[in-house]
Amino acid sequence: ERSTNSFSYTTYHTIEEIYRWIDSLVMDYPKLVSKIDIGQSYEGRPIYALKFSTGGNKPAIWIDTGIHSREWITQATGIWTAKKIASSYGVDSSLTDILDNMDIFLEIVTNPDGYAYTHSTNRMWRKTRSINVGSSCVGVDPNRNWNAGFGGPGSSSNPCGETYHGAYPHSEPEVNSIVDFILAHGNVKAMLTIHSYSQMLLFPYGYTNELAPDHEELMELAKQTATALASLHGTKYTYGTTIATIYQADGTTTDWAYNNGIKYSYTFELRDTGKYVFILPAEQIIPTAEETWLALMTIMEHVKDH
Ligand code: ING
Ligand code: ZN
Repeated sequence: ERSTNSFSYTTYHTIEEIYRWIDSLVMDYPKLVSKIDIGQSYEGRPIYALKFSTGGNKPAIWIDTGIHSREWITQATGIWTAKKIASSYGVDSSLTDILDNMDIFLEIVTNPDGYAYTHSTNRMWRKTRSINVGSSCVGVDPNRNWNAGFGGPGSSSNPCGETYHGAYPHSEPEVNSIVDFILAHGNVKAMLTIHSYSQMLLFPYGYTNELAPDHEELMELAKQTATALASLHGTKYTYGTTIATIYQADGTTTDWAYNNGIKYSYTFELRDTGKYVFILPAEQIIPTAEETWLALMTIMEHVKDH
C-alpha cells in the first residue's frame, strides 16, 4: 500500500503536512519522482520542487502553485496533480507519452513563509514575509517582483500595498530561487503559474498593451484549454492577455517567463468567480483539480508536439 493513498486529498493541509507528504510521494514512486531543493525562503524554510522524470534531462514543463499564500485551492490542486502525474505514468497513454518526452517540475508551496502565516495568524495573507527597510509593513507581492516591466504602474511602490513590487527585481528569495533554477536548466518550454480566484487563463503581456509575437498561438491554445476544462463540470473560464483580461500588472511570472524564451507561459486563476473567493470549500478541491488536470494536459500535449 502506498502511503500517499491514505492522505486526505479533500482537505486543506499545513506546510508541515505537505512537506511530509512530498517525502511519501518520493518514497512511493522512487523511479519517477524526486524532490529538488531549489533554495530557502526569507524565514529559512526549504523550497522544494518535485521532479517527474523518466530519466536524463528532457525539455521541461514548470508548474507552480501557491505563490500567493492565501490561494489555498492552488496548493491543494498541486498536491492532487502531483499524485495524478505519479499514478498515471504507464497507465494513461497520453501522460505516459508526455513523460517519455519531457520532464515536469512542480513547486507546490511556492511561498512557504506566507503559507505558514495563513495558518498561524492571518488566513488572508498574500505576500512574502520579508521585512521592508524603513517600513513597519511586511512582505512583497511575489507576482510583481519579476524582472519584466518591473516597477511600473501595475504594481505598488508602497511596502504596505498588497501589490508592493519590492526594492528591486528578484529581491524575494522565493522568486529568485525559481529564476536561478529555470535559467540554469536552460530548456524549460512552458511555465504555468497557478493562482485563484477568477476562472481565467492569462498570457503575456500584463505590463504592456503590445501583443506578444506568439499571440495567435497562445490565444488559440487558451481557447482549446478552456474548452477542455469546461468539458468536465461546466466551469467557464475567460482567457486572453493579462492586461486586457484582468488589469495591468507589472513584474509578473508569466511576462518574465515569456521574455526569457519560454513561449508557453500561462497564469491560471482557478475557482471561483467571487462567491467564496479565497476560502473555497474543501468539497471543491477534487472537482477543481480534476478540471484543471484536463487543462494542464491540453497544454502539455501541445508543448510536447511543438
Ligand atoms: N490575481 C493576480 C494578481 O497577481 C494576475 C492576477 C495574474 C496578474 C497574472 C498578473 C498576471 O494580481 C491574483 N488573484 O493573484
Ligand atoms: Zn494570486
